[in-house]
Amino acid sequence: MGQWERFLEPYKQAVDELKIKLKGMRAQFATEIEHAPIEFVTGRVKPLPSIYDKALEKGIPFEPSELLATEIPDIAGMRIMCQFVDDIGVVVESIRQRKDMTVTEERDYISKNKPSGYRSYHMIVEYPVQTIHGEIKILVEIQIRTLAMNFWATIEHSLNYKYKGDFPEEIKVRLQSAAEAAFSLDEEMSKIRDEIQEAQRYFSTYKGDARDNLGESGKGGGDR
Ligand code: 0O2
Ligand code: 0O2
Repeated sequence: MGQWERFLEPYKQAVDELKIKLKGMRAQFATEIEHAPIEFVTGRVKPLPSIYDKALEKGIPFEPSELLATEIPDIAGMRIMCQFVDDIGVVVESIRQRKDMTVTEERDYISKNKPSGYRSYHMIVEYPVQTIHGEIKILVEIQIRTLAMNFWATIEHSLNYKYKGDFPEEIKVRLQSAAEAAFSLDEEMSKIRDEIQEAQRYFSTYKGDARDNLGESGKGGGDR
């Protein structure tokens, strides 16, 4: 086994384990509450060429090391997609409460987006992996975002490959305005969600009242 393969193995294990755990969280939410805050979960180990690029950018040697592991905290990366902006806070809180990982850093690019227009909530967690040589703790980056934020980031990321981060001014401006449009879409969806929930509350109150009336008249009928 090569040294990189050996170095990356626990990261692969962490991603596999966390996919199961976070998808489990999604399934549990779905059985317990009306609206599950998680739509879907993905995960990946950063490919070697991307680790190389990041090491170069950070000015650190491209070799398996403690330094590389701490300077590039997203070698293992998970992504949680939510339907609504408000769901993000629910997911973040659930992750903070977990006993099988420790949050070491949080970055809120939702209240304050990046200059590119990027929006997402990032958490770095320390996650213990059991290996044949004992337990090791590795860093995992969890990105939590809405479907609209994910749509924008996916498109922008693929354009990045073409322009290598050096977007022509016109594309940059268009991407920023597309990011705002995606955020407006999220806001509109949140408003619709509020209306749906209000309608649901109204409906259950109405149903409750109707049942009470029916019960009372039924009782009244019996008394007569
Ligand atoms: P499910 O429960 O069928 O949705 P692996 O093949 O093991 O490396 P995985 O998880 O299959 O990993 O692939 P990846 O790329 O990490 O995650 C893809 C998962 O995200 C798949 O779910 C897709 O169905 C789901 N996915 C991707 N895009 C969308 C989307 O736009 N909407 C929804 N709802 N799901 C999406 P799984 O893993 O097959 O599980
Ligand atoms: P990949 O290909 O997704 O792995 P810093 O250097 O500390 O200022 P850094 O290391 O960029 O910041 O961390 P940050 O800002 O928390 O972002 C890490 C990841 O967030 C990136 O990983 C991307 O996945 C995503 N991201 C951040 N900014 C943008 C953006 O403007 N557009 C898109 N599409 N994604 C973004 P990598 O390693 O850059 O890329």
